[in-house]
Amino acid sequence: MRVLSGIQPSGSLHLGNYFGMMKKMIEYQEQEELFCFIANYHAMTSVADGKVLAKGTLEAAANFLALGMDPQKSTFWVQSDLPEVQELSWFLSNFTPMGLLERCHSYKDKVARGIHANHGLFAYPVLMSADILLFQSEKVPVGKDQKQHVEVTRDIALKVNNTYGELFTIPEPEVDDNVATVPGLDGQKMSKSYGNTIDLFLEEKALRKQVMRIVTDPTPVEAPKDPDACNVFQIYRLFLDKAAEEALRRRYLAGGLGYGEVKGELFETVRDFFAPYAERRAELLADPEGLRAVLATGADKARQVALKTLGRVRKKAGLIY
Ligand code: AQP
Repeated sequence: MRVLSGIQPSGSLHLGNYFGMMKKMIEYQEQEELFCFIANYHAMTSVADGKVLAKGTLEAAANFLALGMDPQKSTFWVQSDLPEVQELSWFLSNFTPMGLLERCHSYKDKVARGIHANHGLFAYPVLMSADILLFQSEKVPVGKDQKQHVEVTRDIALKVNNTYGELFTIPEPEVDDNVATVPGLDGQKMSKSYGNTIDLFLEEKALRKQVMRIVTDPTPVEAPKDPDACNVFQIYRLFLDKAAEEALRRRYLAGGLGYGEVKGELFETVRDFFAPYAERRAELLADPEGLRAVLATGADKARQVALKTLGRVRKKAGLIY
């Protein structure tokens, strides 16, 4: 099965990105044909500083590789190293009704929060469709927030196929209910643009500060607490197996567990979980040329697949004359 997903280098990667997408992708590469990319074109909808974007791109790549993405087993590249995706995006634009994009929650939420709406933000799902369809992807693992965009992709692909015959594989979104929406410090979806994240690979002091900022209610230490209504528990459980989650649940219900204590445990858990990968990440970042070479090889590998789709599209669309 061909599986594809991407991640934006628009700031530090966080636990929502890791549990919502990265972890699953790293696991998938063992059994499936995996395509994974750093979505730096998409990140341009929120980053307008070239230096920041370039640095974020290398960091996101290093994070993914350090956490276990294996460029031998998978195809791993940076979106802009394959600008052909923009050509497909333009083709798809001509099959994308305005209403389809106007209904997208992600766009509407961002506008409602006062983010300046431009065409890039509006057309984001078309570029995402191009990413998916260029590789004839069958499965797209995403967090719940991105599910609608994969549905948009399906609509666009069906329209193209109805017009030109079977050009595209129709992809399926895959949302893991267990981690569909990782909550942030304030209980809303963990999101860079909400400033409520716990970031990957923070140094200890900064990590502790983020964990201590998790919003809790004023229930006193001795009183029993509801784990399902607690942001600390909802984040902590991502690191626990079933038995450990149940044990923590019982401690909540028994009373006598203070939020400060459980936050302290969560801090240590996050720190210890990512610590083994930090050294590899530092090595990768210390050798940017080596990192660029890995990404260039990935882009070449991706291009071989992409050009097959694009060749057929160009022919059907009449661009080969
Ligand atoms: N809180 C989350 N819970 C579960 N999955 C999440 N993802 C992001 N946040 C959560 C998933 O991570 C993948 C890559 O995300 P992205 O970088 O492409 O963009 P995003 O979803 O827009 O992440 P942010 O932090 O919320 O960015 P902004 O604030 O810029 O919108 C995706 O599969 C996503 O579902």
